[in-house]
Amino acid sequence: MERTLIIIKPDAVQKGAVGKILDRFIQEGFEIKALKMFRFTEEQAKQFYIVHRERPFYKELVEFMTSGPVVAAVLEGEDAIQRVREIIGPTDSEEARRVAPDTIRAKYGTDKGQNAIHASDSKESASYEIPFIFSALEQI
Ligand code: IDP
Ligand code: MG
Repeated sequence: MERTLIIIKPDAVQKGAVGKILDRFIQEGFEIKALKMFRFTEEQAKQFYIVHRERPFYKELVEFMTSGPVVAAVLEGEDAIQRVREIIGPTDSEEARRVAPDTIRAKYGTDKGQNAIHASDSKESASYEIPFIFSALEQI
């Protein structure tokens, strides 16, 4: 079994899509091992996305991720990191609608920045991101 982190981003929370997105992962066979709603401070969002600090979209990303509440969850399942990435779809929501219409970004995202959901992209990122958001006591 493997664990991964998802964060339902401010755009999808605002749209009222939290329940539908969580249900999709449950239907796909994942178990929710931790769950909470919170709002990132600027410092927290910068630190969470520190690997992107040199990218041209870093400032826009931090502004977006601090623009409203998010809902984070730890999901557990076989091959969870890769399978969850497949279910969320490509980074650009418009590309997702063209090539992967059944994905979460195709359904709930707007564009390449406002793309509804984050998911860990590797074992290395999951092992940074899960304890960044959830303490051991918050995970079952
Ligand atoms: P990922 O979320 O699919 O792993 P990354 O390349 O790791 O994509 O980028 C992290 C986040 O940064 C994306 O989910 C998106 O919100 C934002 N982002 C990525 N590329 C762009 C861009 O070109 N313009 C604006 N925002 C972007
Ligand atoms: Mg990424």
